[in-house]
Amino acid sequence: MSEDRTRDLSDLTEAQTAEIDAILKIYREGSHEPDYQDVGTLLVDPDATQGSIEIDIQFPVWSRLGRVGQIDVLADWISVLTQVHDNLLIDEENQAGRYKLFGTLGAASLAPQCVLAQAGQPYEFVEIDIAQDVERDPAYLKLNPHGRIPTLIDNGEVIIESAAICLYLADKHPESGLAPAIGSPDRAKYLQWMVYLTNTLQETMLLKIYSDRYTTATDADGVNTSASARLQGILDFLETSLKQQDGPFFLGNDPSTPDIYLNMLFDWNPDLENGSLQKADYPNIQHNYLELLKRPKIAKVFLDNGYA
Ligand SMILES: N[C@@H](CCC(=O)N[C@@H](CS)C(=O)NCC(=O)O)C(=O)O
Repeated sequence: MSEDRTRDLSDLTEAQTAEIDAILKIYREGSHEPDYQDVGTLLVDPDATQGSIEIDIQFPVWSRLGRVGQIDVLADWISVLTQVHDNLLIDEENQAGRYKLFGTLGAASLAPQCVLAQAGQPYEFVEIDIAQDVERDPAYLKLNPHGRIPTLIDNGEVIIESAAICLYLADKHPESGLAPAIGSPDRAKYLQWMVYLTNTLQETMLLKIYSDRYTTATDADGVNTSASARLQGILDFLETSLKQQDGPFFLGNDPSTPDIYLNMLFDWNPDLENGSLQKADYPNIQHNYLELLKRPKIAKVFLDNGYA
């Protein structure tokens, strides 16, 4: 959250405090459930000033502000209320520092789940139905405009992109042991593998899974076949790279987020299901997975997500 939106509330008059209390009472009594739409709305134009009050505030705060009557007063109130509202949401979202992770079992939220589990961090998992024919909740689209998963909320901060969430969480919780510290010799390779996995393996996997999105032709077979060939090349490269390590993992003997990420993605390959590709063709990737599963917290997440 940007600091310029905060304001010292200690200088509020008694009347102002009473007004805020009354607004918060509306929330607490449940006549309005604050939701992400509200947060989104308030965050869109937090620095609203006189003349730019085109803020679509969709809850009773607006009517209470309206009763105050003056546009310049409203602008000031919006900044106060933004802070109060943010604080209120932070309390609600982050009870005891709880993260909120929007995801789907078996999908790209698995890796962030593993990092949170390994770090011993409690979190709320909000399941999103990502089936093609299911319309996304507009409130979710405000958090993640592509309607994809995962999305993490940490202390009111919204973070999208699975790999970014993993990198962020692993750095924030070094106790997870899943990220070499900045400046350590392994750091470069660690970043290399995370970026390679997300922008090469994952993207090609999506090309294979959602082939029809990558062509205007009625038949996506060409895209699909070419994605298979590219996937094999990428997996061959990963297999050889793992073989060259001193241990089963990308960084040798200690697992880190790229190992989790690789195994999250590996299982998505439809060619495994249709039999044109065998897991046994990639013994080093398989060994990497089995060694990863020796970490009970990570193993539980994979199993809970339906991985064998
Ligand atoms: N680059 C994004 C991709 C996320 C992604 O494609 N998620 C898939 C599930 S694994 C999804 O939400 N699919 C539904 C859709 O694209 O409509 C990330 O890594 O977070």
